[in-house]
Amino acid sequence: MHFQKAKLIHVEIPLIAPFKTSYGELKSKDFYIIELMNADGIYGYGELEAFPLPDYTEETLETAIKIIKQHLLPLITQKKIHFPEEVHGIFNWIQGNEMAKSAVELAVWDAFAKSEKSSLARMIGANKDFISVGVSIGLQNNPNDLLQLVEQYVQAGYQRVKLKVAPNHDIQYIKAVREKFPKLSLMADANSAYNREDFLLLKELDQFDLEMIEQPFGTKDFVDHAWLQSQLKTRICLDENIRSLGDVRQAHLLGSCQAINLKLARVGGMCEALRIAEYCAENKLLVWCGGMLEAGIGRAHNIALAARSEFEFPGDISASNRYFHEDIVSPDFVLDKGRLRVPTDNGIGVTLNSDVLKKYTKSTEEMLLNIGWS
Ligand code: OSB
Ligand code: MG
Repeated sequence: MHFQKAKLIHVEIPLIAPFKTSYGELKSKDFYIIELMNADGIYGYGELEAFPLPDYTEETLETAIKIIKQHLLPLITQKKIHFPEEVHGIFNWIQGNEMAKSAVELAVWDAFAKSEKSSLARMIGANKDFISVGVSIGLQNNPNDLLQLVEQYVQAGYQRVKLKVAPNHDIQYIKAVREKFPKLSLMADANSAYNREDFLLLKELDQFDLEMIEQPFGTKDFVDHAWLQSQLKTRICLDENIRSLGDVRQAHLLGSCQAINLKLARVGGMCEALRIAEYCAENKLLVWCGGMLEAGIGRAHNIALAARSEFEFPGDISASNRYFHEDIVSPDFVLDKGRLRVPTDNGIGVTLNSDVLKKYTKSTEEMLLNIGWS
C-alpha cells in the first residue's frame, strides 16, 4: 500500500464532567485525528491519545505531533507498505514516543482492513460480537457524590467499576462503595500516587475484595510492585509501567503484578498489543483493555482489540455518552446489557461525523507525499 496524503486534524471536545486523577483534572478531550489516504483513495484513521501535560507518560500532544510530522509520516510515505505489521519494525529505531507511533500505526491498520473489506476486529483475529465493559470514575469531592455516580453507572448496566484513589482519598471512599454494593465487581486505580511508606494504607485496601489495585507505585517501580504483590492478597495490575512486551515479561518474571491494563496507545499500537495479549494468555496473566478517555476513533480501535478472546475481564471502554454530549464519529457506542457491540463494517467500522467534527476542530494540516506541509 502506498500512502499519498496525510491530514492532521486537531480537535477538542468537552467532557460531560471533569475527570480527576492523582495527576490533575481534565475538562476536555484534546487530541489529533491522523487521516491517511492511499493511492486507491482509501482512508485510514488513528487518534493521538497523548495528553496536554507530560504527566501520565513523557509524551505531550505537542511532542507527539512533532514526532509524527518530522519522523513517522515521512517513514511510511517513502516506501510501499505490504502489511500493517511492517510499520512496527519501520518505527522501531525511534525510541519511546509510543503514543505518536500508535496513532499512525493504527491509521495504517484501518486502511488495510478497509482495503481488504474486513472489519478491523476480524482482521486481527477477534471473534466476539459484543464486549463486556466497565467504567472508570475519577476522584470525587466526598463519598456521597461517589456513591451517586456508582449507583448511576450500576443502574446503566456497567459490569465493573473502577475508582480512582490517592492518599486521603481512598479507604473512606472504597469502604462506602463496598458497603452499599457488596457484590459489585470493584477495583481501585492509584495512578502512581503511593510509595512504600504508604504500605499500611494499601494493606487496608486489601480487605475490600477488590478485583485488583492498579498502579499503586511509580512508573518504573517493578521491584517495589513485586514486594507489594507479595504482601497483598489483592491482585496488583500495572498500567503506567507497561510500554512493551519486554515490560510485561519483566513484570511477570519479577512477580510485580497479576494483571495487565493493556492500552494500544501506551504500547505503540496494535502489533505490540497483540504480542502482549498472547504472552499474557500463555502465562496466565490477566489482561484487559484500558482506556484514555478516547474519542470515537480511539474507542473503535480499543473495541476491536477487546473483541479478541484473551480479553475476558471488562475493559475501561465505556459508551460514548459516559464521556461526551456528542462525539466525532457515527454511530455512537451504546451500552447494551453492560456490553458494546463490535462494529462489523470495514475497518474500524465508524465514520467521521462532519458536522460535529467541524464544530470542535481547532486546526487542520495536510501533507502531500514528498511535497511537504501546506
Ligand atoms: O489510569 O487508566 C488510567 C484515563 C486517562 C489516563 C489514565 C487512565 C484513565 C482512565 C479512564 O482510567 C479510562 C477510560 O477511558 O474510561
Ligand atoms: Mg490506570
